[in-house]
Amino acid sequence: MQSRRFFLLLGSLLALYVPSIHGAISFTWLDEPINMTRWPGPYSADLDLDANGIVDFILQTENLVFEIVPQTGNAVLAWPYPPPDHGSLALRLTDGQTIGDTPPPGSVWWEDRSAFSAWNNLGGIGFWIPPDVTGYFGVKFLIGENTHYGWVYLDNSWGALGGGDIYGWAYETTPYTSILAGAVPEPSTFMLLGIGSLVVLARIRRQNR
Ligand SMILES: [Ca+2]
Repeated sequence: MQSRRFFLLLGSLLALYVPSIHGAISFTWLDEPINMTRWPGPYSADLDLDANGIVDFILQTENLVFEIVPQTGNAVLAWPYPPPDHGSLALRLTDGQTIGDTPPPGSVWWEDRSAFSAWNNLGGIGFWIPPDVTGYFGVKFLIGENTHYGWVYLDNSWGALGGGDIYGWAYETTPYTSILAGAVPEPSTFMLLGIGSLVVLARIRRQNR
């Protein structure tokens, strides 16, 4: 009975991570996360998702505002402020949400800067504030002339001190092909472990150093 339950669980976990049938996923997991905790800043870090020497996104933190700035032709899934306000908040996605041509309801592909979190003496704003500090943000970026979709894993636990940790990312190598948040190449031990447990392992490793 126990083993049957185990396989049922395993099956449903696998179902969460079934990548697109077409194309292949490029997956990067960093030995050391990019840490953006730099109050008061300013501080920035580059993201080059396909390691082609062209920066795709810039992470910025200053005065407890933590943002992402898409470079030319690139965009992040975001919720735009209703007019007349300007700006947007970067969406926090969970495992298995589709990142593709059609944004989730109420959101858009935002080509300008977008905030993960911003803090003042009244508290925090954004989709990455406690208790929901971990997840994926959806990106689309150009490789040459072609658009690729991907996810980036962020743990924004330290957002109130400037910004959080970027642990890794993945993107669909076939242009114009959607990817699921958290999807990794198949077959892969990452599929069974899940991204969240990788983060826990990485934290334990860091603490033990
Ligand atoms: Ca690049």
